[in-house]
Amino acid sequence: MLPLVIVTGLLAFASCKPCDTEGSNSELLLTLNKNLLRSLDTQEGTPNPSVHLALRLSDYHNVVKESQHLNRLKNDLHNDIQSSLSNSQSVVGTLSLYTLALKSSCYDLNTIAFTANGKSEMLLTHLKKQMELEKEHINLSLRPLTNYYQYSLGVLALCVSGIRVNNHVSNKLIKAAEHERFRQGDSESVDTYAMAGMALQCVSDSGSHVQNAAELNTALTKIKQKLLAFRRADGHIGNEFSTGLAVQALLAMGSTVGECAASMEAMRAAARSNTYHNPMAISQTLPALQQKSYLTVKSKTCLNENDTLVLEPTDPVVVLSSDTKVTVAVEVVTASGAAALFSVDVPKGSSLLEALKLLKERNVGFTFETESSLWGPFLSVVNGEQARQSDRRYWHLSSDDAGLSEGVGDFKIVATQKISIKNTSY
Ligand code: B12
Ligand SMILES: *[C@@H]1O[C@H](CO)[C@@H](O)[C@H](O)[C@H]1NC(C)=O
Ligand SMILES: *[C@@H]1O[C@H](CO)[C@@H](O)[C@H](O)[C@H]1NC(C)=O
Repeated sequence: MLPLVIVTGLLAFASCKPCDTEGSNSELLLTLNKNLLRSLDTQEGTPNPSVHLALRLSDYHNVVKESQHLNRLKNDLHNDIQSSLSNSQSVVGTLSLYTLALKSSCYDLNTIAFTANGKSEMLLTHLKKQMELEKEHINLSLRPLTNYYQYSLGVLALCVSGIRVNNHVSNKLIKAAEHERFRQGDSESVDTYAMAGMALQCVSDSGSHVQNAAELNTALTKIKQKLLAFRRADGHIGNEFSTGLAVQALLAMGSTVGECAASMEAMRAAARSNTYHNPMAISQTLPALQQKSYLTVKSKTCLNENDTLVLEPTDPVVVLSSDTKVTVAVEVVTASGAAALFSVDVPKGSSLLEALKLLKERNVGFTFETESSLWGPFLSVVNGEQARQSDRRYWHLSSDDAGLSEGVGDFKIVATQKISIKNTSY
């Protein structure tokens, strides 16, 4: 029995690309790809550059829909970024995703410009300037204006566009990795390690970081070890929503089969159980499942694309509200530490957002507001109190002392439970 197992194992090794375990997941990948394509029609608000990037990195395309979406990015997203720039807001993350999206469509970046302080300058010039501001902020306070995830996106976007990244800028990322400064809230951010890994790998490949190549290599090794150490027993790296980026990073850093086969399988299992219904989640996972990373954008040619992705008309989904009610207790803890408890009965399977709306409608003193983001509604104001990102505060969501791994729009209430909403600093 044992020799047979070994032989099969060896065959699997020989016949598959790195990180792959089973040959035919084409059905599953196609479904994810179609769901992502369908999200272009159903998503409201500003077009999503991360979704565009993933569609462009895929093996299968709907060239017409993708080019229509490119036009929407060049109009709607472009205008959004322009108005943020005019208000001197930090837009390094969005600007970077926009750059990656354009580049993934082989669009000439030199034809895109923004105006600031009465002067029109090219997209990449703006990105470089934004990165300088971020770097200066790190110099003063050891953290960027935005966060290290967006700082990494900035390095990555400049690098895959063939721009030489200023050594001082990449050094700050190397130092932050070395000193484990990648945090989200009060825990380490796996997503940030992953994005930093892709960014620094690109810098390393470009051969431009000659001053301290050794330190760069040490940082890359450290990031890889970190990512592998974040791997759970079920194969996910961090949680279900960081695994896609983590695997992308491992692939970019040249990982072997043994290092990510379990994580690939974990993502497939999560995809099968519909964990990735948020288009943003699919957009970070699908490239990894197709063994690609955001670094692939660098060599994208847009020639001979397989233009066979078509959407079958879908039956209108009739959502039947469940007759079964469950009770949600909502605890609000303000910045001063004052706690208030509310309670509401909701149909089983409601989202947390729906539950909060019902609670608000009951006029028992609970109010809230959300802001839209690429991931959906972000809870920003509760009972009149704003947790401002500019003060490095946010409303943290938890249940039974464990932080929720989804936001208010995606988290489903399936059983009676208590949700805590706490004004927290990060
Ligand atoms: C940094 C970060 C934060 C920071 C953002 C502030 C800052 N300036 O640093 C803080 C600490 C506030 C934060 C909070 C939360 N986060 Co967060 N966050 C991230 C991270 C690492 C990067 C986001 C980013 O800068 N993107 C780049 C820019 C260009 O995109 P953007 O959409 O404009 O970014 C803004 C929004 O994404 C928003 N945001 C951040 N997190 C979340 C989560 C949700 C659900 C929403 C709707 C918005 C949102 O803040 C960003 C900066 O302004 C991502 C990782 C990832 N893979 O995307 C996780 C990530 C998006 N966060 C996540 C989660 C779960 C949360 C929380 C729900 C955690 C909790 N238990 O409370 C809360 C949000 C609660 C609320 N009030 O609605 C998950 C979302 C998974 C999912 N399926 O929805 C991710 C993917 C991390 C993970 N792997 O678990 N986060
Ligand atoms: C960082 O700050 C120090 C002073 O604290 C200054 O000497 C140095 O030039 C700054 N470096 C950069 C890259 O801004
Ligand atoms: C495109 O992909 C489909 C699905 O795998 C395949 O059947 C078809 O032969 C491919 N077409 C081209 C032109 O490569």
